[in-house]
Amino acid sequence: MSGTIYQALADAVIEGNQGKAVECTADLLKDGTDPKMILDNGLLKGMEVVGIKFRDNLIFVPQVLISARAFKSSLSILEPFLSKSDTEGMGTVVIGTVKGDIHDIGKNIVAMMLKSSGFRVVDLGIDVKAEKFIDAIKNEKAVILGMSALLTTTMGYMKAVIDKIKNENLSVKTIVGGAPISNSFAEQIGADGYAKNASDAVELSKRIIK
Ligand code: B1M
Repeated sequence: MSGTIYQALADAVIEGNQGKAVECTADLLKDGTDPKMILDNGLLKGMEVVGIKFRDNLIFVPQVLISARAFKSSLSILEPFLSKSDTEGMGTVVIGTVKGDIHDIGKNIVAMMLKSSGFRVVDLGIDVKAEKFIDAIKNEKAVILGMSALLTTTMGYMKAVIDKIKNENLSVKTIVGGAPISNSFAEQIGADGYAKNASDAVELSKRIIK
């Protein structure tokens, strides 16, 4: 039964049907479905198809935005269930999408998962310049800086931020992620780690602060 609703939720994201996406998410939650399963089997499955259609020029920016809106509305219903930890005892993570880049769906999921794992998260949003990252690391006494980039044209900016952190001798650990990022890229720019997805980001964060 939930398999059919997962598909309906994925379809709602693909079609950009915000009302339907919210309704399916609420129904699944009411049935006691694990919110992580709703995210993985419904919302992310739908967004994966949107990505493929966008890549293949079958849909364009306006349709992707409508899908993103449906995705985000559902995610906001899931958020209280995904981020139910209030311990915040793991330290502070400053996170943001780098300068020139406005993609934030993946970054928001990573932020949410980190919160649910006991980190305090300061989310600087999108299009974040190096100076803003540096100020937040200092002011919030961050133990980890997380940077997200979805464009091949913006991923290079991560190095500029890491170089600045090193120049200022800040002791924060840096983790990077996003569709075009890889382990070797992370090594190349001097990041402390790369995470493929939100669960990996949590594992990595726990590991590097030990
Ligand atoms: Co954009 N876009 N987009 N887009 N968009 C991509 C990234 C693209 C691959 C699509 C394509 O052509 N196939 C392509 C980039 C190509 C490239 O660089 N080589 C692209 C392009 C070209 C563009 C524009 C330039 C299009 C244009 O205007 N002509 C433009 C750029 C705007 C800008 O940023 N300056 C643009 C705009 C947009 C929208 C605004 C329409 C919308 C964004 C809405 C929003 O985010 N609020 C959008 C979307 C939605 C996408 C796709 C379709 C989906 C991205 C997404 O949300 N995925 C994307 C195609 C794709 O990625 N397949 C695409 C779902 C999300 C859960 O996954 O973000 O990968 P993801 O996050 C994952 C992991 O990567 C990881 O964990 C997350 C959860 O599992 N992760 C981290 C992410 N950040 C992490 C940080 C970490 C650790 C892990 O540590 C800190």
